[in-house]
Amino acid sequence: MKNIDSTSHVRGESVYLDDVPVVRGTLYACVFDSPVAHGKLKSIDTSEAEKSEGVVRVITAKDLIGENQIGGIVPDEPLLADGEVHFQGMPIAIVVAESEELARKAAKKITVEIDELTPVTDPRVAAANGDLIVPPKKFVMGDTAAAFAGCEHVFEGKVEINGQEHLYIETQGAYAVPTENGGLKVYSSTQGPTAVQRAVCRVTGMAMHQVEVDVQRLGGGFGGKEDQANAWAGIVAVATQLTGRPVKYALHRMEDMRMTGKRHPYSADYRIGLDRDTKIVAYEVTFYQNAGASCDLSPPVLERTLFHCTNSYFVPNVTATAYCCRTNLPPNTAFRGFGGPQGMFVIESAIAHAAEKLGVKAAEIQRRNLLEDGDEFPYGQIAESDAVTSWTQADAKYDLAALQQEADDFNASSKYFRKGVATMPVCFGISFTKTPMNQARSLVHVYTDGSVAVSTGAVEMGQGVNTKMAQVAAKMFGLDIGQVKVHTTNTLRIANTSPTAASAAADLNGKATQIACETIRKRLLEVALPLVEAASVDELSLQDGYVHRNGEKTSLDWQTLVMDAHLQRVNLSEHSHYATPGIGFDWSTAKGHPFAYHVYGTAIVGVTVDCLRGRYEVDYVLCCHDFGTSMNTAVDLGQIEGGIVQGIGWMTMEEVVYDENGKLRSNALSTYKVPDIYSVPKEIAVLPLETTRENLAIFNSKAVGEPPLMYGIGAYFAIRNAVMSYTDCSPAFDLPFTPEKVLMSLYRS
Ligand code: MTE
Ligand code: LUZ
Ligand code: MOS
Repeated sequence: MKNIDSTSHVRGESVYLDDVPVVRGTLYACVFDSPVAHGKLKSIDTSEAEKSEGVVRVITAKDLIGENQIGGIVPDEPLLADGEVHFQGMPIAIVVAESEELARKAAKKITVEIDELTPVTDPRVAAANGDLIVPPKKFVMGDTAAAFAGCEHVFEGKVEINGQEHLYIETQGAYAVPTENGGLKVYSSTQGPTAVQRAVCRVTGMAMHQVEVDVQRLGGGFGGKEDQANAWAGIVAVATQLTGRPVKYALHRMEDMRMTGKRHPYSADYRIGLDRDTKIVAYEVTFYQNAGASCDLSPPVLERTLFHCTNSYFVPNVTATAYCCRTNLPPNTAFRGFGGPQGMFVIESAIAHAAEKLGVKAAEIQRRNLLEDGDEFPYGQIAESDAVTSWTQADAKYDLAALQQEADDFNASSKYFRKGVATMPVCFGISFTKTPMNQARSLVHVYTDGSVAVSTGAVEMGQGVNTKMAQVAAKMFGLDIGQVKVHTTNTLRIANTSPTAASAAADLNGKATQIACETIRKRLLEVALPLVEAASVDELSLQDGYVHRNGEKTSLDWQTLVMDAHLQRVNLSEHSHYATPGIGFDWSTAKGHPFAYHVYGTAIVGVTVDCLRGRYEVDYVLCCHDFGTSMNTAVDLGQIEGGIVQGIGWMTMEEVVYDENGKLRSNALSTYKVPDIYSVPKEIAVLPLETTRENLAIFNSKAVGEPPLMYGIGAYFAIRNAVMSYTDCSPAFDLPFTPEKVLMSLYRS
């Protein structure tokens, strides 16, 4: 079954924020943002901008009617700078004008006086200064101090992990239209309609029932619009409130790159202890998270780093400490994996370090330490592990030893090209780690012509969640997918939504939809009972548009049944709620059962490095992936391919560069290199893990949005192995491993 959006996407007919028809009288906003990363804001001169052609209003912090605050977890993020600026790109003023061009032209005429302060860009420096956004977080299992004392081998080192620009194809934006009696309708490119509604209410002082937020779809979010769509919606809402007219703002690419946060860079220190048989006995790790200038989602991102700091391995003694460090960069935010990938990269580095020193393959150490069923994670959850099965099945299918031999043979006979192979196991927990967020609702209407409308809290952002929602309803009612329409995500139809994030949208909203459909289905079967002369509804089912009795088609079709039910005044609508059962986490002990389940997988990554130029190609990514039972293999394979390429981009080429003044140097696509069709692996093969386990996923079809990104981590280690086969060097664990850095490490000695 293909994605229900595929036709309109290909025809260019899919509607994004910028395609929403604007009403007459619409104004356009543009932000004037801080030219420096840190300083005291002494004065703002907006007089020239106000006189500029087409300008209706210039808004600064003092004009706000509501609170000048959008910080969701910690109230440390003003909508508009007031008194101080904390990062280059921080919004200071909003210009509202008759056209986009006039707004941007006027914004250039604003001047500010700022007493510059020294910016901090390094999280270790921030930590040394005690500038932490929240207190440090810690996971402890066993006793590392005692365990290290008994270890045969102990290795320690440092890791530097880069950020990553989301580069959603559709930039951030929002459009606010005043409605009668002081209400507001906001169109937003957001993963979190309710978060936008809350932020809009906060900065305008309105009540939530006055504000409707509507989302058709996003041209990508990747976490960048989980929290950071709020600011732009807040800006147009404030401008609408102060001008009484509709206001729209869709950011230009360079505005977006400069003003929004990215994946968190991390610095980390590790210490790993192994016994004689290369069993990992102890692991100590300290993470310094570069949170940027305000809290945003940094604490839960940091927590997920801890949750995934041992990846797919069982380590009996773990001490993991994490610092949320405030720096003068744009606030960093959610990005596919949500801190998990950073945690995993560090332990993979530690294992690669140990392997290199011990003269064994990293794959040996990895395999020997994979989680088994019943093993305990450092946070107390007991693993139902498919780490070993995914590894074994990948090995059986792709033959790791043969791939390694092929690379070794090639390297023995090639002067300037080298091949490297690496294995990347992945174990990713599914659920928001903040338990209350694991809830969703769905509204299902069956119309009297038999067609079905579904609204949920899930936001379509290319990941295919709407296709899955339509499949749930179609399957429950025994209909063709064409009889189901999934409508916009709207806070009037579905209230109090969690953002579409944590890969959990299909599970949470799909289960809510399933419950709603089941309720309607039961009512309909009661109506059908006398019509098909059945003894009990247990004999009845809905299939292929007909009522079936004991599996045999009857003459009662769906449309007739629906109309009969309506004439008997039976309710054909349902609004249902789902909350993931059995999960919870207690931060006072840092133990619990936070995840509904884990997604497992193993990828084997092969690369070829050109040792004269430092360039490389990814030859293959061969994985065994735990889909549970995929409800849509086309959509799920798309998620795997996209995730892998995005992960490889993060590992190898995407270099977010801020200079020492906190100015973004990689501020456009000419200076920020992302994967293109030429950097896609020549082969991506996906073997579905064979398992019969039950799980809490919708129709047993496990979450697939984030886990595959981490297969891309294998590309770093494959390149590193290729480099080390060419020359006696030991490349630093310093991301991204750009061609430039590859070349430097090839010729360092
Ligand atoms: N796929 C596309 N095409 N576009 C996106 O923005 N976001 C990813 C992933 N896949 C994204 C995507 C992220 S960060 C998450 S959390 C999940 O989709 C969210 O959707 P799901 O919960 O429906 O998997
Ligand atoms: N967002 C969030 C997430 O708020 N909590 C999470 O646990 C999470 N995990 C992954 C991605 N986004
Ligand atoms: Mo995804 S980082 O949970 O939006």
